Amino acid sequence: MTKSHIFEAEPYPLPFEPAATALLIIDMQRDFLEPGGFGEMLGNDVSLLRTTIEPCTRILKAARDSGLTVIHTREGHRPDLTDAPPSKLSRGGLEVGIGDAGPMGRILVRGEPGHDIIPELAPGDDEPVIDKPGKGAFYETDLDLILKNRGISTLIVCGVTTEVCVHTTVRQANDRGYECVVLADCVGSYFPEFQRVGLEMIKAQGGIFGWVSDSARAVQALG
Ligand code: C5J
Repeated sequence: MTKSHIFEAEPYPLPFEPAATALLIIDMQRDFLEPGGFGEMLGNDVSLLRTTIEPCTRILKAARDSGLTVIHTREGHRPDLTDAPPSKLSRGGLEVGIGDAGPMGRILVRGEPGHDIIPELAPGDDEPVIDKPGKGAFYETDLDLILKNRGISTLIVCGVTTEVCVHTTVRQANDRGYECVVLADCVGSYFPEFQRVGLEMIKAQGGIFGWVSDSARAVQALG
């Protein structure tokens, strides 16, 4: 089927159909992005992630204006932590880790302030929010079902962090047959080298996991 729109991207332009395209915003949560949150408590420079907020707000507005499906995700767990693997809870041997009291409530626990999406990107009433226990947004969630029910085949991907939850989700989506275009200025990492290499990996070998573009080209593509 011929598609009506073209996304300028690397490694080559991607034809897409807006009605079959969703904007997927990964884990733009207060604990990862806000000064005084869990990310900063671990010694990370959150300003490296905060540069994504402004371009994300622009693509979010463009997606809403174009009538695209918009889906948000949050990484986190039930308050009783029964959905958190013991390996995840113990990883890193942190003094303060998942489920413990952190600067913005219990860390990565649903319903706590730090688990919430930052106000700049607050989900609209008609925008599904996927609560995911893992790094990948398809693992033990109904994301695939929602996308299939909406007839979605292309994903515009934004969020944090590039090499962890964004990469895991894009790889899972790619294996399920979705075409992913990752917006370079709308994804962020605490580690500049991982950001650079993470994006390189997606578009290497003819787009082994998908495409890389940016917010300006995305807004233009949605036109
Ligand atoms: C995400 C993480 N969202 N870095 N989580 O990437 O642990």
